[in-house]
Amino acid sequence: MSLKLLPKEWQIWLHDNVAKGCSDNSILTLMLKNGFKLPIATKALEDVRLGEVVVASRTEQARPSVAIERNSIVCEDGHEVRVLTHMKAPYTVYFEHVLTDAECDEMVALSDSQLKDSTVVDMALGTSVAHAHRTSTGCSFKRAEWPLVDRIEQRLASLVNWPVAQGEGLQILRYEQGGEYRAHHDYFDPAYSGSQKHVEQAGQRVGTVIMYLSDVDEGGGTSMPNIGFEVRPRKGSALFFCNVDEYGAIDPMTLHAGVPVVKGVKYIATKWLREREF
Ligand SMILES: O=C(O)CCC(=O)C(=O)O
Repeated sequence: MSLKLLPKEWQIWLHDNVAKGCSDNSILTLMLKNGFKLPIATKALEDVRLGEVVVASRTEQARPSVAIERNSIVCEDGHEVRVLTHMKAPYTVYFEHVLTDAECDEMVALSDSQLKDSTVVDMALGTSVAHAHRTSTGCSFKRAEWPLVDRIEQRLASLVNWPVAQGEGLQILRYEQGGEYRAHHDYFDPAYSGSQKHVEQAGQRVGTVIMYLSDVDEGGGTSMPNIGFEVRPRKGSALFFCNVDEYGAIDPMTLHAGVPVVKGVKYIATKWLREREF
């Protein structure tokens, strides 16, 4: 089943090259040069040679989406959110007033006593490890752990048209001066063996919503360096992007970073949206 873990372009490329009669050696050499790990590449090639047909052609896949033709969206709970900026690719929307000031303050209060040093996912093992690239403290809430968390999750589900059941629990991060989260992708990269167990569990992380729970005096934006874009944290606003393109392939343009905080304290709540029930 490794073939399904590859971005769609690579699935097509693999099929085409096997059909053309290319040798295993030439196919694997090129895949390794492009960052795929040998076990994943070998298994995917084996899948194709065994006749697993995953892609006959590129077909559009369901992914979270926003009614961006409107300048403001009234969510199912009656809360009105304003659309400030959007981009088609990577599919990105910046919203204002996703949360009220009181909701932001309550989220901060709920998390403050539980914050611990943040970790990242080890690409090879798929486990959580501490890393110098992520200097923040954080905690997570189970889905609907608190009435407020439940309300926010329902609101986000109607805002980005994606079922609550396909969302991970909210993760809260707190960055002090100098705190940052260096450039990374939120999707599980099939090139790394540690991704497989996450993808098997609930599918790809198809979308990300980063909600800003505090204003920050200086720095602390979220940047997308591959497209030269940065949003500044504003209490109650949120940045949403799809980690996959319209065909379901991972989108490297979603590389993003939490820019170092220069002055002030930055709090965010992040919601990751999965392909299947989480
Ligand atoms: O702190 C930020 O602005 C970015 C956070 C982030 O990248 C994440 O939670 O995945």
